[in-house]
Amino acid sequence: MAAPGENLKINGDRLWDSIHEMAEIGPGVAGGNNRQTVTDEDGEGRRLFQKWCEDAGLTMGVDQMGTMFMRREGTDPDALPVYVGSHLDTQPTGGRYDGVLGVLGGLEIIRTLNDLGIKTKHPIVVTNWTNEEGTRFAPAMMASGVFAGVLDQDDIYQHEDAAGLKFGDELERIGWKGEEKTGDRKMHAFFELHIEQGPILEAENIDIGVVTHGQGLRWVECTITGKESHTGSTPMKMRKNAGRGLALVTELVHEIAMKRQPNAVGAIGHIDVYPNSRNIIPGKVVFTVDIRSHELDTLKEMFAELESEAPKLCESIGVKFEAEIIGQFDPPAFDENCVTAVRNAAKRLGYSHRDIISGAGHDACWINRVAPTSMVMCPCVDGLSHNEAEEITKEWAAKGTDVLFHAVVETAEIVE
Ligand code: HGY
Ligand code: MN
Ligand code: MN
Repeated sequence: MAAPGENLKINGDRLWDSIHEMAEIGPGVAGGNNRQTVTDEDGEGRRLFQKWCEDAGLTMGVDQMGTMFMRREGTDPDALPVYVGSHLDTQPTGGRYDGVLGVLGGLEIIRTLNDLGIKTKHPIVVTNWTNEEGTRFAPAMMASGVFAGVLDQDDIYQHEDAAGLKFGDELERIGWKGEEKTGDRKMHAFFELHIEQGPILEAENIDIGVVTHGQGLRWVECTITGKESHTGSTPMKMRKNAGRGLALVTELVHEIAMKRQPNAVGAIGHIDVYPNSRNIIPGKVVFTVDIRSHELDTLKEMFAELESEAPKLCESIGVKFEAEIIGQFDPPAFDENCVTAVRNAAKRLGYSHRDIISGAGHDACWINRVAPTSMVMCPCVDGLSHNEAEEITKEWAAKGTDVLFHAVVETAEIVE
């Protein structure tokens, strides 16, 4: 296949402006974003993205999970499209670039192809996957998981947020529940550009991460049950303090990961304490353990240790431990040809690059099960993400999108 010439590059200023215009929707309190899935802000961001895509001549499809598919025609209407995208939903205290760079990077490819009057044999479809973050409604990578056939859509529609609102109802309320059956689309390939969300690329002064694998993940929702009672008048030896159970399990999760360095991570990010009153001993604590490794055996060992040790710790202080897996995927290995297309693009463009394993989960991890898939990463400042202070440079964004452009356009086959 004819590869794009090394001088073919996207318009980095236009990309940067679009990223920061999108960031004005669902602003955070500290310069980042709070544009959580299927909120009104998410709806507003979707409409802006739709407008930009339609201005670029794209036609929109929306599936029953609300995922947006923005299509540029190829010269061969029967050729399977090359998909490129990520997500526009953010964490409650998210950054401007997590997900957004991958969606607007895909749009910038279209805008550049239009500027240059380049046609491709395969259609190209820019994609905004619904609810990648999984923060308001678990699990993460929700819509891509349904698309890949690993999550059941009817079940997912019933998942509730902290206020008891159902995902399916909220998707309908913001007007983005499409007709298209989720997962019916067939892909020639899928590419995702994403910030690294870790420190490696910046520390090694490297511009491009060629993502060969991802970490696997287990999200374990744990419930520790003790007994509510007065924090002042209940004798210490009579207490059944669910909060102490949380402290013991928090430390256990940390130790489980630390024993398996450098290939394991573990933490507890979501915690609900009941009744959460200053002078009542917590009777119940519900929290989510997030454990990850790129080695499947390590990940299975970590889960097994949590499952065996946590109940013992809780029993020793008179409280009960229960657990349920609410999100999981095994470590993905991305498609050799797609990974090579990314690596060759970085070489052709003369950008420093290295193979890398993705620490975070991405929609690409699920789509990798139904189509040849790979990812491009760019550095982020101090490796910081899922924090409003998340930052990248315009140059990193442009170089990552140049590589994405070359990989996508080469795979979609330029028509001379
Ligand atoms: O949890 C993750 O890795 C992703 O950011 N949703
Ligand atoms: Mn993301
Ligand atoms: Mn994220």
